[in-house]
Amino acid sequence: MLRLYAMPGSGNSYKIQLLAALLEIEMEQIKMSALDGSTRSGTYLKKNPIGKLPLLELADGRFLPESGAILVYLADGSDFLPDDRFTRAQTLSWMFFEQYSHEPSLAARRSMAVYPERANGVTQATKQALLEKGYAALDVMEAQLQKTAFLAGNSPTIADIALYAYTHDCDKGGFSLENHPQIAVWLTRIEALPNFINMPLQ
Ligand SMILES: N[C@@H](CCC(=O)N[C@@H](CS)C(=O)NCC(=O)O)C(=O)O
Repeated sequence: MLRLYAMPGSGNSYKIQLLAALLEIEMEQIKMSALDGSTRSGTYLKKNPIGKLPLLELADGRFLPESGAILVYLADGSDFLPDDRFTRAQTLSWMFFEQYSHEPSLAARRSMAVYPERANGVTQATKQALLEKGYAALDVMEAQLQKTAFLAGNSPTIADIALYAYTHDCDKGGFSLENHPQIAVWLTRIEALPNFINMPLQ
């Protein structure tokens, strides 16, 4: 049986929990926190030297860190990871975009709101810069979603799952989707997928 080390309320962990629900993949879940030092313990670092969550443990004891890589592993052979060479590469392109151009600003602002201690020492200028970078990422998504129903075409892929995680509650980080109507519609499309689950908070 697969085992997922995950943090309740974390978008990065939610990506995996959501895809597993959609694909009806069973996995044992080990609840951990990135806030209590346990991800920096020697025991955990032996499993994942990066010291972050989520982490997937395969049945044979091998470990796979990084939410995007875990999504690829779990989606292999399903429609969420398209066979077509270009569409598959486009899917990965959106996932790299999520990690470099989206998550660092949207998740950072959300994290400062949800865990206020994370905002300690962060200047107003930094918060404003994160807001601007976040809106720039949302603009890119909005432009694509004016053309296609999902990010890599007209069917859902793991790119949508990866980007849903920190877009669906971006209001927590001070972002409004008022000027991004296609993103708002896209969120409802994902929420309508069979077996969709909300983010586990406990
Ligand atoms: N690129 C990683 C980021 C994972 C990540 O930042 N996880 C957070 C929880 S949402 C974490 O474990 N933070 C602990 C730390 O940075 O010390 C992924 O996508 O899996």
